[in-house]
Amino acid sequence: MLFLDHLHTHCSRLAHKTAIEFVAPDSAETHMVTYRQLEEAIQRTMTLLQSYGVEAGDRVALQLPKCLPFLYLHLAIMRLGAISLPLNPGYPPHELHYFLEDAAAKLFVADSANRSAIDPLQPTLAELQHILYLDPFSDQFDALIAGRPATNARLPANPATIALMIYTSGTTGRPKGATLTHGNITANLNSLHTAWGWQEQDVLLHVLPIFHVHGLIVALHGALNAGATAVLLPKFDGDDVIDRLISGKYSVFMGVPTMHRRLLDVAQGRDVDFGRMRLMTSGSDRLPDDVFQAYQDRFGYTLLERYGMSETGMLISNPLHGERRVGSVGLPLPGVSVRIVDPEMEQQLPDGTVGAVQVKGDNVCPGYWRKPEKSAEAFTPDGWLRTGDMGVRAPDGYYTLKGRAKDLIITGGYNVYPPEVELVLADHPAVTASAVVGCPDREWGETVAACVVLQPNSRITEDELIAYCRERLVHYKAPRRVVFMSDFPRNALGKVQKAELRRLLTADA
Ligand code: MCA
Repeated sequence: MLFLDHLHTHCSRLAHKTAIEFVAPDSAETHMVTYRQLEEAIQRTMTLLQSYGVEAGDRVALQLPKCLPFLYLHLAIMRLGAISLPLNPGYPPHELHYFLEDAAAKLFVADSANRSAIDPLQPTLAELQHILYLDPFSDQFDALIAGRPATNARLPANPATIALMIYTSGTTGRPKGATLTHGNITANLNSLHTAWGWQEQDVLLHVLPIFHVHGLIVALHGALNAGATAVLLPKFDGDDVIDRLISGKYSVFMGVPTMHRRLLDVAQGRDVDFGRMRLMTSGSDRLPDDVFQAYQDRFGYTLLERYGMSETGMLISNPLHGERRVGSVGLPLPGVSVRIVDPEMEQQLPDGTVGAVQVKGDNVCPGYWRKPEKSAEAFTPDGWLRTGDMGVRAPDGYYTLKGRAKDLIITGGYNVYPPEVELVLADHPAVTASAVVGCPDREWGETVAACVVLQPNSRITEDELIAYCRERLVHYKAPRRVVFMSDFPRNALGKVQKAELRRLLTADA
């Protein structure tokens, strides 16, 4: 049964049970939504979407903060057989335009607060028919759907129908939309349901953003798939999260390493007992050994680290029962095949040998939106997805990641592809060349640094270049540091040696 069908059955079976508790920002107000109310809201939202002409296959972009209308819209879009395209609320118009254009979105639902920045984009987007502005935390959306008839339109029956698009970047070119089907999402949710022992009685403390696979699918849909309750906080606040985790109300928490480190920092001097917590996971970036260890020492809890991608959902996880191994991402999830291959010849390597990680399974997306050549490049001829990560398999089946074959920075759990930042820098008249690298950082894992060669006689300061990038890129992609150089270290072929740049910058810091 597909995820949406499953959710539909919960909505009658668990009608009066709380599906979502939403804590509004800057207020102690909590909105409770039962499974029946969720179903009604989805159905009325489907009618709203139909009034904007949304049909199966259409892309509907959502750029909203974490709010209930986002959830209703996202689920209603997918149930209509259309494609939900969640976007980071921090994307400035420069980036936003690209996503809306590339996806050829028909409807764009945006925050009214951004109207003046967004309105000028519409005339330049041929396929965008409507922009719907919402005040995400008012009762405007409720009023908008209240009078509409509920529709019990059929759920998409075909697992191959695309449900969700998540933009990811690559080592070359602009971001591309990974197209996750109803079948992909369902396969991954089913694997996680089994592997992590999701239960109807679970209460998830949800602090992640909901425009990525981690917060949206793994956490939020995971809870809804189980008929559990998800408590949505608008943003991560370490003190508040610690108070909640020890309150005894919650059983599941998912975070990125930056969050876990912050929890350790804010818990200093406090007596912390996570006694009622059944499952606490870490993902989106490598969990540092010292955080894993400190969690055990301070909190008496062994974090469960897992590994996934936007293109696939979750792939490998430490076990719920059994050894959660420090530094390792664990064992392949049910239904997921993993192999380690020689990066050049792509032949399978023996255990204990580091190679490229490749994966297969019903959770793996069919490819990228309208980019057949990128989709083809992503897979081997026999259908294995090239993850771009390096790893090794131990004889007992545990996998450990060993760096990246691709040029990628991970900062606070968000991926930054250097070419995206380099393209923006290249547009600046004072810049001749740039090389963007990640510098190791205790809190963020890595931070973005740009090495820049300026045009002769041009004058620009580090702060000015950072400000320029911040206008054009979402906050976490903008460099935190700019270092001016006369040239970059290069190999015999003239290729910039990024490893050497990283070494220079790290030594310098
Ligand atoms: C915030 N800032 C950041 C980041 N987040 N800088 C670099 N990297 C970041 N990730 C900046 C802010 O703009 C601000 O800068 C300063 O840091 C402090 O902001 P603060 O309020 O403390 O940050 P925050 O709002 O608390 O955010 C930290 C965070 C957040 C909660 C760790 O980054 C976060 O939610 N990360 C989760 C990412 C995630 O969900 N990834 C999943 C994608 P200034 O003061 O200069 O303005 S990966 C995925 O989905 C795959 C499938 C997977 O496997 O999970």
